[in-house]
Amino acid sequence: MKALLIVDLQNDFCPGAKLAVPDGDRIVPVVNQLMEKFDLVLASKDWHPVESVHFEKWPVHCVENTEGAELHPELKADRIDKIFLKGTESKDDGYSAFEATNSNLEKYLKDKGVKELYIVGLATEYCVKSTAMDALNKGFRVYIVEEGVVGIKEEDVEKAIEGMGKAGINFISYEDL
Ligand code: VGL
Ligand code: ZN
Repeated sequence: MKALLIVDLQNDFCPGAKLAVPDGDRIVPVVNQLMEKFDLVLASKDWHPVESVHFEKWPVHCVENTEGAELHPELKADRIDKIFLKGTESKDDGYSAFEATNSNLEKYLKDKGVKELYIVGLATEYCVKSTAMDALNKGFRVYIVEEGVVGIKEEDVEKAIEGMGKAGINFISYEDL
């Protein structure tokens, strides 16, 4: 059993917003197409309280129940089976979707018999990486779809990709899926 996990494809990470990933919205059409290939589609949302230690490091973004925290409007959200909310506590960053507090992602995946997790979303060197490494450490086979991720800073993205590759995370092209 395989599942697709869409990490933080939210308004505040898209161009023009508070913590924009340059060109971040370019993956929306890719992700929409990719969803067709999976029976189980999940998403995470960065979902911070108004006051959080996280905002000592980052501009205020993805505050719970604000428009900035909504999924990108062109994402086919009706295809998403479940959304996992993370970064919900004032004392934690919640980079990884496995830190979700509304539901336990690891348990959810294991209960459904998921062995392979395909990851897309924003941003490559932060929440995508953190989620992918957690997935690997929890025993899933992990694939990152190359055309489905975008990062903030080129050199950090390269480093992150190298580190993930060395750890055993697979990179796959959309065309090979
Ligand atoms: C993220 C920085 C701060 C992400 C979230 O989704 O990659 N990055 N909060
Ligand atoms: Zn955040």
